[in-house]
Amino acid sequence: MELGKHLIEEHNQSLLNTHKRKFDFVAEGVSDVEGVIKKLIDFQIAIPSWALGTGGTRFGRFSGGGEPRSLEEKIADVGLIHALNKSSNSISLHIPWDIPENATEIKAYASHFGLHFDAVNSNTFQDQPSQAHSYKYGSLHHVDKAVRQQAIEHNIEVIKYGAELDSKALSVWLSDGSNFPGQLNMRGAFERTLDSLQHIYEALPNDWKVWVEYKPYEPNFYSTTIGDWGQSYLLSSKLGEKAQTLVDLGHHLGSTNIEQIVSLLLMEGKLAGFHFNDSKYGDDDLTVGSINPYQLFLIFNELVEGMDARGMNHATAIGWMIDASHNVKDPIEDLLQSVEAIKIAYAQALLVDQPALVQAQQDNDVVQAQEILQQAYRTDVRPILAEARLRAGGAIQPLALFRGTAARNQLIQERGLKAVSTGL
Ligand code: LRH
Ligand code: MN
Ligand code: MN
Repeated sequence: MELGKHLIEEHNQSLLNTHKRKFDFVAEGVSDVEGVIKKLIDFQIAIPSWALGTGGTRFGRFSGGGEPRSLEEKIADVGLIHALNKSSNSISLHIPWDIPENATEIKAYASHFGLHFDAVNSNTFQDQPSQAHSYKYGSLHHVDKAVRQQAIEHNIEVIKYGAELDSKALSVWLSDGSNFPGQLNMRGAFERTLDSLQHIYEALPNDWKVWVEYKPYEPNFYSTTIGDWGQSYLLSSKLGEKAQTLVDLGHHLGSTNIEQIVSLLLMEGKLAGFHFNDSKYGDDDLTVGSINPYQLFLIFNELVEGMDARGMNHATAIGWMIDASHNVKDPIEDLLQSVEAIKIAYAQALLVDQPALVQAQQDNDVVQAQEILQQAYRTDVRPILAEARLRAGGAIQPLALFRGTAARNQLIQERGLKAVSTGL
């Protein structure tokens, strides 16, 4: 379904006076509000094709109704999100969950919604019916060369699909690891992984990157071959300039200082970008900002400071993507909440008085340093986000408009109550 422009205009008209009052109030306290608005308009977050359907757990899956049944319907859902928030102008495909059979047609269909294609993701963590060898004991790290070769070829095929879609990055996440001590020679597994990645690296077009994702556990529960940022960094350093480390926020053990990791990867030019989500215990799929929004702000504070120090364009220098899927929420509503949370954290980081913070650090004035950060964090920047959306042609309140138009009911009518999306 598509959202008529007039619906957005009517919605904005009805909220305009209240919005202006709130915006003027917060804008008064911000030194360069126009600069912040411009950066917010430019800042886009990619939506993963696997987030549009209800995920589930290994214990069960409860379909939400009206889920997209094809890649085209997933693109239409991202188009709807983008029409509402003007902040999600790209989609990231997981192959073979979503295969773009006819790239020219798919690209044209996506561009009708103002969308393009972000990183393509390979999948060697599941067996496909057509494949000769099983990934039960791993893929790129496998002890059997034939299995490694099959996984290498799959990644090269994914690059080809991506090239046809004008993607510029391959995201590699491996579930390779071991479940029990003694199962694996860890050094051997790492060396084989590096060797396999080198073959994939050789197949990368010149203007492409390969993003190496890490995760401490799950599905393996003793060791994961690319288990943390050190192991990913080691691989991406050995591979070369086109390889970088991808940070999925949910892929850290509890209370890890992610902002410090991000700061150092950025310093080394090795930060590929993000898979945004949130996590309370071991989950890596919760709505961004739903558990620890302060941590998200601190990450953005490092990013803004670090990118400005290196003259990087916030919007384009690294990859910004959500990686989540949900059991109980409407996926479109959840994605609207996630994008909003990311942009809130970004806007708050833009408000940090950096020169004053540098001075406080220089003076070892710890109290003042905390005051400066929390002054920004405690600012309600939502009216600034709404103003940016308004200027970009989106809705002042995307979630309220999505609900107000009963869009999900329309999707259920079009696609059925029991439509089941491909993917996780
Ligand atoms: C693994 C992961 C990785 C996969 C996605 C589906 O947990 O974060 O990025 O590709 O989930
Ligand atoms: Mn991820
Ligand atoms: Mn994950």
